Amino acid sequence: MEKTFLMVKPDGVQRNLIGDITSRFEKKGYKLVGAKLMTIKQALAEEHYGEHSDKPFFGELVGFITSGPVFAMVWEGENVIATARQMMGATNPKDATTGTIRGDYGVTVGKNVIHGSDSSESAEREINLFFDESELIPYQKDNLTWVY
Ligand code: 3AN
Repeated sequence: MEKTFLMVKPDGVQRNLIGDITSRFEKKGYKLVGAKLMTIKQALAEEHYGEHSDKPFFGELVGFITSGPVFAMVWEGENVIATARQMMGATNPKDATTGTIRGDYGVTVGKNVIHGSDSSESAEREINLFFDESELIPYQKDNLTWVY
């Protein structure tokens, strides 16, 4: 089953958005298989954002993501990579549709609340960067016959 890496960025943690954001993915129907509050060291930040190393905002990006705790998650489900990106909204919150996470909570492109893998290759790379195999918990959702 497809998995993606999502992360509430330092601005989202500071603004108490962890609950709202996880709730959106739970309600959508996806399964949380790994999660942790963590601070990102410089080396991990530079590796994670390696594709942006030649961009003028690279220093700002690494500085921001290492500035405070983030909430790192792995979510599982059908088409979760693309659907999570839709639920996040456009990179620049000014272009993000209302109803998306960035559309509802973001204002500036640097502090846009959430990160999500943009392809299956990125998802695999980012999950392996942030999580040990032992931190991913395989489990079945029960067949909830007692929910009416
Ligand atoms: P996304 O996070 O939507 O995949 P990317 O991969 O293009 O977007 O950019 C990675 C991160 O870099 C974004 N989440 C955003 O925080 C930051 N970023 C992108 N463009 C800019 C910019 N012009 N100035 C500052 N930060 C930027």
